[in-house]
Amino acid sequence: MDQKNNNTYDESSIQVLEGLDAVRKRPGMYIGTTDIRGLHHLVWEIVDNSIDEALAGHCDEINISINKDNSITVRDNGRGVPTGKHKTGKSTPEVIFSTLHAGGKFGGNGYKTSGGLHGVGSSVVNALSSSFIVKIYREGKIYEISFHNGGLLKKSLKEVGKTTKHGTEVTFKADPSIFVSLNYSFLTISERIQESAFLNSGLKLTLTDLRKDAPKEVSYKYDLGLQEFITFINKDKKILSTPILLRGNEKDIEVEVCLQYSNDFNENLVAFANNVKTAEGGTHVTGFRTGLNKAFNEFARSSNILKDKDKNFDSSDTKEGLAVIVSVKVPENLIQYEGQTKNKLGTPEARSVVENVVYNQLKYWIQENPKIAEQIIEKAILARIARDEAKKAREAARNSKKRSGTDRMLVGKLTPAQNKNKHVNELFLVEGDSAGGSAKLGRDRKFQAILPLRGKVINAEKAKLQDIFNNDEVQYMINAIGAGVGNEFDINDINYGKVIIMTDADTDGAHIQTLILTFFYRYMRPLIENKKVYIALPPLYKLTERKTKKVSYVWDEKDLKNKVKNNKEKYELQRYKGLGEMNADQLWDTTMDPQHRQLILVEIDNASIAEKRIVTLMGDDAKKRKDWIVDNVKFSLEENNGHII
Ligand code: 0R9
Repeated sequence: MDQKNNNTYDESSIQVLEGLDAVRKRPGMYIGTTDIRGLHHLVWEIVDNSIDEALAGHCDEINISINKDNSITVRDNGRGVPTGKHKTGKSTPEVIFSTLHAGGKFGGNGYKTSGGLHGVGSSVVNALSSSFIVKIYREGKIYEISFHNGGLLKKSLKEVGKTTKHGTEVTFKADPSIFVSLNYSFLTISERIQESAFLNSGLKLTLTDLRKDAPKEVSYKYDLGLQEFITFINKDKKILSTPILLRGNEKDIEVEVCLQYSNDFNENLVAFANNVKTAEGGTHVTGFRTGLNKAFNEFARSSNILKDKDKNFDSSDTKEGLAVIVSVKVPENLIQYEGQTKNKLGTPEARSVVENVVYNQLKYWIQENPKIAEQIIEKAILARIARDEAKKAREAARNSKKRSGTDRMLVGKLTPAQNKNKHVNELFLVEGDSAGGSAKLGRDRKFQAILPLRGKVINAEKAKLQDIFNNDEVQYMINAIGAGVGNEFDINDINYGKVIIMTDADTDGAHIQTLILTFFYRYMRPLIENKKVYIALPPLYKLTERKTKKVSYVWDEKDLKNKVKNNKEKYELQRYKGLGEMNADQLWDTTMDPQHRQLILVEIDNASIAEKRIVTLMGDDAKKRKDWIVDNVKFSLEENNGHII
């Protein structure tokens, strides 16, 4: 990359607002949490600065390494942070990296990623690090500045050598007194940088893990950007067309939309504003839907597929089988976010701009591809019929619920909770009748309900809509949860505050978990989005002290080593192979009692990647499925980073 040294940036324009001690006092305010998620936030924050430099057109490579000592190094080949003096008398890098809210007037392209922290920046990372070192390669020279103990200057900016390279390198070590753990997840970081690579075509991102003796490395670079993203999402699906790319620029808002229909039933929409995921959607998503419906409705009318008496298609019809990425770049002066977590785009202009681009370009694509457009419309018609049927099924279930006596048939072997407080009640979905029996005896009847699931729950990825709704186990779950299914699902109607999946800690159990999660992901997604779904972790071992007969439980191998250490003969060890080996009291003590149990919250951090995993797990490729389970199930149990398993 050639080094354009256009100093549009004004080195005296940085505003100095607050000290870093505020960040250390209340880290939650800046990075949300100090758990594993907050820890990864630090990485995103530094990487986002490099991505800003790529967006400005000056950087095409970013390297990240997880170092042996759990520090992180991020290196970009951009222009390098300016090294001149700031009006405070300090060097610019000192101000940039150690002053909260230091944000120069970014020359660049005016589109600044606001990352998770919405522009708070690398100074926050410095404040939360025990060591923070910056190397700058610029104008033939290497400069270095370092900080320690939460942003205190250790060595001021100094020239340390000559170079032909250009760029910025930051190495930081998160402060172990602030973070619960420094155990970075290779998978979490690699998934995130893969997404960045899809969104920034041509940008190469590499992650190297140096923690073990044999380093692990992945590299991503997609010259076709979003088209490759869509191909990745739909890899194992039967697709109806090649990816459709719609691009345009109005009112300084850049729009890039890539979509593709498959023979699937669900929608997979991922939206971004300035490279930051907008999980709650926003004006750009509304604009997309309006533009898409308008183009397809016009075609359906003009080709007489929709008759005068027929209603127009709405989004519920056109979203079945749709995979789409909506990405907008909005200039800093227009960007607005909404919602509690600020991940909903509020910029009003984005709605009409995206609508226009999508409508005009899709109309053109339809003209060029009328046969495929007809297939998409056929699909929308079927979706409408299936939706009407699901509605009928729901109403039938509701009506028969009112008729007492038939309840048993509808809800299977549900043992209800006595409490009427829905928010407190917990529904345990238990693998097998025998564990179901123990759970029923062991539970706290006031607030815990038990639904044993016999046999395998139907694979919601492969089965037809009709088969899914006719499956007994699925019906029992729908009725017990009580909030409908599919587009009809209403989170306000759920009968439980927690739905807990309780299976054996083996591959069969993991498979059942996945089947249930696939069903929830496909047909009750708000249940996951609203953090209602959990996985119960039964212990792996029971330890009985030989002398005292005192019993204790152990959840993983590491714990076991710590406990037993040099006292092997002191304990009798029993490995639990299944829930069925525990009696009711043991099951309560270890897996159901809120005081002692361990639960994993199932979250969708990254809908597109979760989607991909579900496709891998539940699709037709048995080998892939087996490999995935072998590679990842353990991971999900031991290091839960808020991933869907
Ligand atoms: C390894 C992580 N990378 C960075 O943190 C990083 C910041 C940065 C940068 C510039 C170039 N590369 C960077 N990498 C930059 C920006 C501008 C001009 N020259 C270089 C500009 O925006 O005009 N900077 C980010 C902020 C600043 N530089 C500045 F405020 F100091 F200019």
